[in-house]
Amino acid sequence: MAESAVITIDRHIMEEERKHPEATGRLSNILTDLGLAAKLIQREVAKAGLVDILGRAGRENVQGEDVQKLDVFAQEVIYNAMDHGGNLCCMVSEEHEDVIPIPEEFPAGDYVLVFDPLDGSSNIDVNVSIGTIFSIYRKLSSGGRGTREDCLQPGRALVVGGYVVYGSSTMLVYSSGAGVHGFTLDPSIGEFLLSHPNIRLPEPPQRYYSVNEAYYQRWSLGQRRLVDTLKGMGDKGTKPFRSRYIGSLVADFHRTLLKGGIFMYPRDTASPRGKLRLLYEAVPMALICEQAGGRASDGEGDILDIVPTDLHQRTPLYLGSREFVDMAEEFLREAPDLPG
Ligand code: P6P
Repeated sequence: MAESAVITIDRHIMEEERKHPEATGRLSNILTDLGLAAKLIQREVAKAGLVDILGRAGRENVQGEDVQKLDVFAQEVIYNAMDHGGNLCCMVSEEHEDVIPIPEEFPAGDYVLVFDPLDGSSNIDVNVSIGTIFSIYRKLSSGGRGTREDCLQPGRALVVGGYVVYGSSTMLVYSSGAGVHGFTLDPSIGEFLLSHPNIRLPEPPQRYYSVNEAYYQRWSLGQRRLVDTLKGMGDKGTKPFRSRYIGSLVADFHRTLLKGGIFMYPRDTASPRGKLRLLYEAVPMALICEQAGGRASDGEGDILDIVPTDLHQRTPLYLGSREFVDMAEEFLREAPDLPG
């Protein structure tokens, strides 16, 4: 392929699909539709800071339209992009308690979309990168519309995991089990262009750790010893790591994916099951992390092996370079109990 070749996400998906003769093109349609939704969300996120300058009066903007919270806007954009294509049998969103059915007037398809429309939206006002996170599963139940059981599949059954990071540039990163590929949005032509083919966690990894240390007193002894060691304070005399914590999962994970290190959101006395959601935050990131040569754990075992029992269940989360996630599990095994 000519070095100068411009590979759009649509061309990449089509070329990947050609490697699978049994492919129906449905999955490609889903990813293409998600790319459109991401462009629409990016446009709103990019001007979020301008809304007041543009004269938002209370809940209305200059066009007299209701100004929605961006995460509600993102939810509606994704729903409206995905509900009519005939590719999905149902959806699950962080913004909705129950399974979201496909409207009766549209045909149902063979895939399930699970997503967090805009994670970290509390960071918008301070111009910190935020993101959309998504998982795609195959429908298990026969016939009809999707069911709750179609949505409660373990990560090992995942067909596609991906995220969009709305930052200094907007990138869509996804894996369909054949490596991890990153696409950067060129706003001048409205296309996501292949900018990071076959992303792999660097070896050796850069020594970054990413965790909210304000919760130190709420952690297990094992978690405290782990972070003390990463800071060079442990009895093993480890060379200190560098700390980076943005407080936006997509941004913290994207850095970890490109530079290596470990991202942690441990369980603690305030969040004994962890804070982050399994289905639409941990699992898609876990697929990407494993496909890039890393590991994703809940502190005891692989995230992708967990069989969900609830659409919105939480999980502790350790993502990043294999050796660092292994180290975290070792420390946690030695002293797992939360303070009384
Ligand atoms: P804390 C953002 O609110 C979020 O859901 C994730 O994106 C992020 O990783 C986490 O919460 C940050 O939580 O407790 O450190 O503010």
